[in-house]
Parts: sequence; structure tokens; C-alpha cells
Amino acid sequence: MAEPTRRLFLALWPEPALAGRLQAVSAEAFKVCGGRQMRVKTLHLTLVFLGDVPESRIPALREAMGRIQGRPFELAVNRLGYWKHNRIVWGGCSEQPAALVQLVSDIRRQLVALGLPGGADAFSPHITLLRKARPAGELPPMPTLAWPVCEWVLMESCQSAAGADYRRLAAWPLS
Ligand code: 2AM
Repeated sequence: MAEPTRRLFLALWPEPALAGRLQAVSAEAFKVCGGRQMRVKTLHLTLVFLGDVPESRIPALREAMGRIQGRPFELAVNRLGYWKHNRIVWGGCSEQPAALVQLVSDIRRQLVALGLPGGADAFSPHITLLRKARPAGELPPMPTLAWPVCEWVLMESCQSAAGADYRRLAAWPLS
């Protein structure tokens, strides 16, 4: 029998206050782009998407991630964009802090060493706000939202009737 797997990703998760402000931006974008708004509790920024990982690999994954010594940083979420290829409206940043780039590169290196998919695609940090959205002539203005990042998390994605539900499996501090 095939080994059970879990659908995993590594992410940054905003505090409720910031998630609320992102949701307010999402509500404005929804007025012009329609689609489906992500629920406030599910808003996040993916660092690396792992996909289906055999359960037996999860302890080694957690151990390897725990070896990473990341530095805290502040993200200025100051861009709102639309991607035609997957019809999402996203929040993002015009500049990637060096500590964020380093964190993703360290994660990828550890994943490669474990023989797990390490996200070969270019890293395009974004927070999905709307799915199945239509392109708008002009998106609403985006305020600059300061996001002090002091931890990153391992999440499991579980399908539910309401869309994807996310479960936190582990968190590591940035200090
Ligand atoms: P998205 O919001 O741009 O779709 C959980 O699915 C998280 O992993 C989401 O943030 C999703 O990004 C991201 N992700 C990246 N690659 C993915 C893939 N191939 N399938 C599903 N989710 C992916």
C-alpha cells in the first residue's frame, strides 16, 4: 500500500491585526475584480511549497528546518498585483529583505540535502488575496503595511468544503 502523504508548505503567517488590514485591502480589490476572497485566517506568504510529503519524512524535515538560523526582518507589503495565468490578486513587496532571501535559500538547501522538492521555481513572495479574479483596469491603492517577521512555520494544507484549511505543524523563531 502506498505510504500516506501530507500536503505541506513553509510560510510566513501574519498576526491577526495585519491579517485584518490585508483583508481590508482584499475587500477593496474584490469590489473591482470579483472572484473569491481568501478567509482572513488563511492569509499567508509561502516560502516554499513542498506538495505531498511521505509522513515518514516529516521528522527529518522538521529536524533539518530546525537547524536553520534565520534573522528577523521587516517586510513592507506595498504592492497589489494581478496574475493572469492563475487569476489571483496578491499583496507583495517591492523589495525583498536580504534576510528573507537568505531564509528561502537556506530552506531550499536543506530540502535538496533531504531529497525533498525544494521549490526550483523562482521565489515570488506574495500573499494571495483573491482567487478566480478578473483583471481590472486599475487596482485600488495599496497602503504600505509593515510586517515585522520573527518566525516561520511548517503548514499542512487540508481540503475542506470552504476551500483549503491550514494546520500549523511547527514554527521556528527568527532571532
Ligand atoms: P498561491 O496562493 O499562489 O496559490 C498552499 O497551497 C500555498 O502554497 C499557497 O500559498 C500557494 O500559493 C502555494 N503554492 C505554491 N505552489 C503551489 C502548487 N504547485 N500547488 C498548490 N499550492 C502552491
